[in-house]
Amino acid sequence: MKKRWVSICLGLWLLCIWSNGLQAATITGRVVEAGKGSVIDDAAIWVEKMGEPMTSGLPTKPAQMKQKNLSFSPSLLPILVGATVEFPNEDTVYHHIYSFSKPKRFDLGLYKPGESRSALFDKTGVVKVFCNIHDFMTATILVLSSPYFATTNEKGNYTIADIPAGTYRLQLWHAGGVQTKEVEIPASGTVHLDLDVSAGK
Ligand SMILES: [Cu+2]
Repeated sequence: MKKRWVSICLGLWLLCIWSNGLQAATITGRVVEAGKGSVIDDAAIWVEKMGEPMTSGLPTKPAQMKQKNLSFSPSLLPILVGATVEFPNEDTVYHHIYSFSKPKRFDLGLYKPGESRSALFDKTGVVKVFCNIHDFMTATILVLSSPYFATTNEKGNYTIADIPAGTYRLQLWHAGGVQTKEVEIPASGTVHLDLDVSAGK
């Protein structure tokens, strides 16, 4: 009899863990240019809770922004505040990465091919990244107070998975412009949400 109770309790406990793990959903969609329908492949999308910074969920590995073929890759990088970004030089020439942006001023100095340097981003905001040697090299790091973010791919599609159920503010960032929408994330399944950005943005 005792054994049976133990297995019932264990069963309930496992059911609990299992159903808790399911209280999350995915949001996915496509971003196009309003009126034209052309694909936006360089937008960032994230969801956040109003007045409630979600600062847990830092990745175990630092994010990366490479220098390759005299450009930054990716050129748009969303990260969670507190994250470190590595800047490996995968070119055959020297680079000198820096930023004058308010949330993070930094200067990694001049460094050679094959070398990498890094910076920690501890304030939210937009950080414009440049190279002191190559004026045409520019990139953007979005330092967010949420770990639930994505960038659009070459088809304009984005997917953010494992978002805990609740009401969120969805933000769409493109070329410096921001759009906001309220979204409801259910306990399971997938929310489809297509978005558009105005021309010239
Ligand atoms: Cu450079």
